[in-house]
Amino acid sequence: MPPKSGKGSGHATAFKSLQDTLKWVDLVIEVLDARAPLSSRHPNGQEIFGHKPRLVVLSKEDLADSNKVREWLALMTTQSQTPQKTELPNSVLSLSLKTQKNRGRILDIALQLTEEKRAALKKKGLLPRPMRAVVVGMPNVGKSSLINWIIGKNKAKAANKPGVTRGPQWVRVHPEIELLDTPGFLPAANLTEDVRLKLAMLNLIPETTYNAEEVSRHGLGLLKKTYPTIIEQYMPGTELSSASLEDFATLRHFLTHGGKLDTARAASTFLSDLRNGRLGRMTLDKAPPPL
Ligand SMILES: Nc1nc2c(ncn2[C@@H]2O[C@H](COP(=O)(O)OP(=O)(O)OP(=O)(O)O)[C@@H](O)[C@H]2O)c(=O)[nH]1
Ligand SMILES: [Mg+2]
Repeated sequence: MPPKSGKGSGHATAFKSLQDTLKWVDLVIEVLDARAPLSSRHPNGQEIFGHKPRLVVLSKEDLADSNKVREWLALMTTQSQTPQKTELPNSVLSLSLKTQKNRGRILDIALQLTEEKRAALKKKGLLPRPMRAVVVGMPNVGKSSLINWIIGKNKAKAANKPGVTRGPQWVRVHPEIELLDTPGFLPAANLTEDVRLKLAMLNLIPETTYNAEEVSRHGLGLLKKTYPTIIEQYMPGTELSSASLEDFATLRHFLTHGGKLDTARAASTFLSDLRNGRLGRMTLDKAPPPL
């Protein structure tokens, strides 16, 4: 039987409960952040979700680099149409909760991907029941807000920090589909340093797990290489090749009471501007060329 809504604690519990949940759901909706479609994936996702029909949603498209999102969509769509690779997602789309684009399509795809199952249940003479779709993904990728956006109501608790949803929660979104909101999972042990730093930049892992200054320095270095014009505009008059967190603190006149450069304030300002799009749109993962 599907579990009732309830409280869980910690990422290990969340992940264990997700594995149990997967036994009885009909569809997986995996939410990835369009600013990091690779880094925000579960490293063992194919193995874990591969045996279920799966829709991948790239969220926060309004904050992401449209060219790179297009490349990722093309790559993932091609993969999903390769018949022998059954473990790959069956459908992929990108969206922003700021627009209505793809709002109806999600339900159409969910119905389409569960068509076989619904027909099989009918054939067995079982009473029709709504299809169960579980919404999974890392913390703060936008799972709960996606559900609210689909139904047009604030039913699932959502907020801009990782770890908001504590236990599974059912939401009926269509007469034939119910969605299960789940707490974000974080496969901390499997994360490479590069991925961990990208997730921290995008606020997808709890702030207690990283040092904001370290993450900002890494982020600044990464953006200097991948989006130099963003940094040139954000730090006008600064020499790009040597631009540092100290330069940024100087530029903004961030000083401590003792008159030293306040790099902690520079780091938190930089991260907050990066996360809410004030620096510009960006996607930190590069799509590999199609096979
Ligand atoms: N700009 C923008 N922000 C978004 C979008 N989707 C979600 N967000 C924001 O992302 C933040 C996280 O949303 P949640 O829905 O709480 O994330 P979650 O995945 O449920 O997080 P946990 O419950 O912690 O696992 C919220 O501040 C949302 O407003 C989007 O398409 N565009
Ligand atoms: Mg949530």
